[in-house]
This record gives sequence, C-alpha cells and structure tokens, in this order.
Amino acid sequence: MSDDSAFDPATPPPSKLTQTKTRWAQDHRLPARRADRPESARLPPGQHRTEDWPVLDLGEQPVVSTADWRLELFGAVDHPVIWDWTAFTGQTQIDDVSDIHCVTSWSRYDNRWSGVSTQDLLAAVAPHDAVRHVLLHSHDGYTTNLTIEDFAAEGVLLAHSWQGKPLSSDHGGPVRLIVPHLYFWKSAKWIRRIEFRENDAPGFWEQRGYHNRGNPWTEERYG
Ligand SMILES: Nc1nc2c(c(=O)[nH]1)N[C@H]1C(S)=C(S)[C@@H](COP(=O)(O)O)O[C@H]1N2
Ligand SMILES: [Mo]
Repeated sequence: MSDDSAFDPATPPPSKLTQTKTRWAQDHRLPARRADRPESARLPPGQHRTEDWPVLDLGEQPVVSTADWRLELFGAVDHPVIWDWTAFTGQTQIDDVSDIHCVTSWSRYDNRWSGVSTQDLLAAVAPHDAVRHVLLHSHDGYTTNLTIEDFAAEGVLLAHSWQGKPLSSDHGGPVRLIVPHLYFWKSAKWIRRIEFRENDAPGFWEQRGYHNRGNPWTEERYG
C-alpha cells in the first residue's frame, strides 16, 4: 500500500483484519518465503540441519480417530466452543511453509502445513481483553504455554496435514499446533483443549527447566 492511498478520501483505511489478510496474501505469493533467506540467516545459532523428521514425545502416542476427535476452546472468551472434525475442517483453511527448530539442536526446512490459522480461531472465540496467555492441553497429558502474541503470530496454525498428507499420529495427528518462530516443544501434538488465560501457567517442559518462551534466534533453551 502506497503512502498516497492512506490519504485518499475515496479509499477507507483498511481494517486490522484486512491488513492482516493482505500481509498473508503477500507472504503466500512466496511459497517458501523462509527459503529466501541466506543460509546464514536461516539456521538459528547452535542448530544443524536434518533431512529426516525425528519423533520426540513423552513416550505415549495416543491414537485418536477423526470421528472421535474434539477440540475444546475455553477460558476467558466470549464464545467458548467444542469443534468436532466437521466443524474444524469447515473453518477457513490455510497453507504455510515453515522451518522446524528443535531445542535438541536439529532443524528441518520447508514443512508445508495445512489447517486453521490461530488468527481465524481467535476471531471465532473472541478472547476477553484481559487475556494474555494460552495453555495448550494434549491427549497424552502434555501441556505447553504461550503468550497470546506468540499464539496469534503469523504462521501459527492448527495443522492436520504435512506436505499435503494427513499428519501421522506419531507426529501428533489428527491435529497439532505449529509455532514456527519458537522451539518445537511449543508445537503441541495431539491437541485436545486450548485454554485462554489472564495469567501465565508453565507447561510440562517449562516446569522442568525449559525456557518459558523458547526463541531459537536468541537460544532461549533452558532456564
Ligand atoms: N502432546 C505432546 N506434544 C509435544 C510433545 C509431547 O511430548 N507431547 N513433545 C514436544 C517436543 S519436546 C518436541 S521436540 C516436538 C516433537 O515433535 P515431532 O515428534 O513431530 O518431531 O513435539 C512437542 N510437542
Ligand atoms: Mo523437543
């Protein structure tokens, strides 16, 4: 958008949602936007690149059919809801390509995720103004916490597919969260409930010495 149009009386200023969608549209014109970065700017410090995709979790890998799958969105919101598979797949669907950075030091490039953006999810539940944090609850008992800003960030989505195929259950299918700008422990597999909160509550690894935020670019690994 040019500076001129901001002062054109015939063009109303775009709403926040329109600005967000415009940004997505621009990003999506570059299918592998993170691949445009020079290699030195793409791999966070202390990471090495891997071609395969390791499986890491607490050891219990719940198998949930799409028929039984439910996602509960609750807490300090105007519109709490429980989505079944039909409701979830009926939401606006997006694709996003991003890199994985695991705190155990592997990174995997160019993962194409499909699912529902957290921005659209937030528009559906309408969190109260006082909401500052999100706590994710998974079928294996795992939890992890995010600020509302990190949850709402660009590229964050509830993914049901990877590289165009349904996400396998060892990697958290039917649905996992993907938070590409933080270490991968924030990307909860087998997501079951999303809780909107005014105060923070550390999750499973955050209670056990992992950093509360987990920014790979500043190596927020432990402590
Ligand atoms: N539900 C659940 N989600 C989880 C975990 C877990 O144990 N349970 N482990 C986290 C950690 S530490 C990592 S590194 C990634 C691993 O995801 P992957 O097995 O698909 O590589 O999942 C994250 N999400
Ligand atoms: Mo991890």
